[in-house]
Amino acid sequence: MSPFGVATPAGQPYKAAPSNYSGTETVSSYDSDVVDWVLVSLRTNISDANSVVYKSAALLRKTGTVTLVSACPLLNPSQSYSVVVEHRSHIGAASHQPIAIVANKITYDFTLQQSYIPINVPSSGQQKVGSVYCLFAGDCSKASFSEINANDATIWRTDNGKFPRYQLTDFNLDGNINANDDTIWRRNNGKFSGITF
Ligand SMILES: [Ca+2]
Ligand SMILES: [Ca+2]
Repeated sequence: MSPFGVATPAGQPYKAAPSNYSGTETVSSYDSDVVDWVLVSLRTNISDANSVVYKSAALLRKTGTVTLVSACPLLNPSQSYSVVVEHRSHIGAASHQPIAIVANKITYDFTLQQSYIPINVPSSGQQKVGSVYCLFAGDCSKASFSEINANDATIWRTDNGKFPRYQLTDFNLDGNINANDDTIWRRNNGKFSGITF
């Protein structure tokens, strides 16, 4: 780390509002392919954020694979669950349909198809890059309604020029806050989700 660097806080980064997730997930040292933390949850009703039966901060790897660091939940094996993934500076997404438990596992790949978009809220869903569906980057100012807008750019302007550090406004996650992040914000400005996170 350069003398300008600021140490990354220990543990999962979703303790503050609006996530208010108090989980104690932490790792003593990160594997070299770990990119960031995401927040993974399961819901019985995708339209109701209060129907969450499980939530955990998990490690996102370069391949896109998510690794849990906490215990797996005990779930009703006959029920299907909407899989939700959230990220501190991207618009979250939910599985396109509830997912059944097969052999004691819920398996879902967000990259393969467009995620859940409420019928009555024709929102942005995920961004398709080539054949891969991704989360939209640029939503560092989280509101009850997830949207990439001027509020996100305002925070980016405050942080522009900072390096290397773990900051919400580092939209491309390279450790530096600069014009490359603003370029992403400009491309995604106006994108929003119809899901209540
Ligand atoms: Ca926002
Ligand atoms: Ca950056």
